[in-house]
Amino acid sequence: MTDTTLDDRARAILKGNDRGGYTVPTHGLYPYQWNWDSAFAAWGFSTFDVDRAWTELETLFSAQWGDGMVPHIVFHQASEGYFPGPDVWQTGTTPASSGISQPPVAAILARRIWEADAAAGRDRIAALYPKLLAWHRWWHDYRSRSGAVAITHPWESGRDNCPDWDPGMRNVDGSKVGPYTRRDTGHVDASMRPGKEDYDRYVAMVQFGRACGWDQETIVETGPFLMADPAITFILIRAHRDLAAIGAELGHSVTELESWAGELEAGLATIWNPEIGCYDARDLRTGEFAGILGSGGFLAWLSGAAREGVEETLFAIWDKVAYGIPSSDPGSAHFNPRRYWRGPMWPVVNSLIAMGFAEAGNGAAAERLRRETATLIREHGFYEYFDPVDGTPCGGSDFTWTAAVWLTWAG
Ligand code: 9YW
Repeated sequence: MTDTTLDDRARAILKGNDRGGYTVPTHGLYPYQWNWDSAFAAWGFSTFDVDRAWTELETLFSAQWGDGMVPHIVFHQASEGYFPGPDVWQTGTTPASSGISQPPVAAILARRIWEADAAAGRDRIAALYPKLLAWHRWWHDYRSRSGAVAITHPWESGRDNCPDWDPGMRNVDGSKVGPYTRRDTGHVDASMRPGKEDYDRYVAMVQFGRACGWDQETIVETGPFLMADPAITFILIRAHRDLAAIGAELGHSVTELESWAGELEAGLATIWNPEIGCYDARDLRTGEFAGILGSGGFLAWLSGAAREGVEETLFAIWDKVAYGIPSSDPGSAHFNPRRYWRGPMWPVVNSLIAMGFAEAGNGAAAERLRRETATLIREHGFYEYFDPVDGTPCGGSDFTWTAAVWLTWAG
């Protein structure tokens, strides 16, 4: 396929996954609106239908909770194809939604969309601004207390079963969740998905949230899982700054956002693990570091936070594979090249990492990553993720965010 044909195909995927005002990540496997997927979908739409791009974000924020949280899934329409659905989450919201959030990339990408629609987009971004600000305030008030950003469920990280969460997961009791039927393994090969023990624990955490009426204070203080996530910390620092730039352009005072970004930057010291020479996930209940090198650490450049030595440490794991960035170190025992976030490379994460490289002045690394990502999409199509060693396409096909990052970055 030529690149022009691929551009057409990518646009057709976004349109085909459009369910009217929102886009599903892929047909079958993921039948609802996912938070960070939608922000990428909007970025993709902005290359050919900027009105539709704004609508995507507006629909997402129509599900914002009263406390500012933007849920990780919005269940607009009933579907049998996904577990756990709204009947399991029982959050009582309208529209129905999950009770946790997802990486706050929306402000980062909204700023880019506004750049693509400078004049006409002003009213749209002005209406979104207070909603974005309320969401950022929620991250600050509830989740940034430890210095770095805390997550209360691995699904909140967007990198569900990556080894970064193993220490926190070990302390979650999944043995009493009762029977349930997974749907994901009916769509894709079970060997590429998180295991049963992982799912038991994921469900236990949902049951805890449900039992306390999704009270954020209770979940953070006494919930079964609380880990500092370097990736969300980097993303939020960057998103605070991008939102501040948007706010300043709109004539708002942005000192609060700037101070939130500064606080998080100072908090990065709490997740620096000298033993691996890198920022690291950390169990906030026990203080234990995960000891993991992987794609999460590569997002440091997105917030301008990479310390000296980090490049050498992290690029060494990239050099072990043919197609970067591996979600964990190929030289470690937990590495699995096909099992979801335990090793594979994800085009969507690569797009954020490359943004950081480019802005840090490392154009060569940004171009290498773009080339490696584009090669796999050209050869195999718009898959969810790929084996970084031999390039095998994995997970769902015709994936929204892979099509979006092709249009905006890789293609
Ligand atoms: C799940 C939709 C979502 C992504 C996440 C990814 C996966 C859902 O799919 O989570 O049930 O495992 O991990 O990042 O938003 O694409």
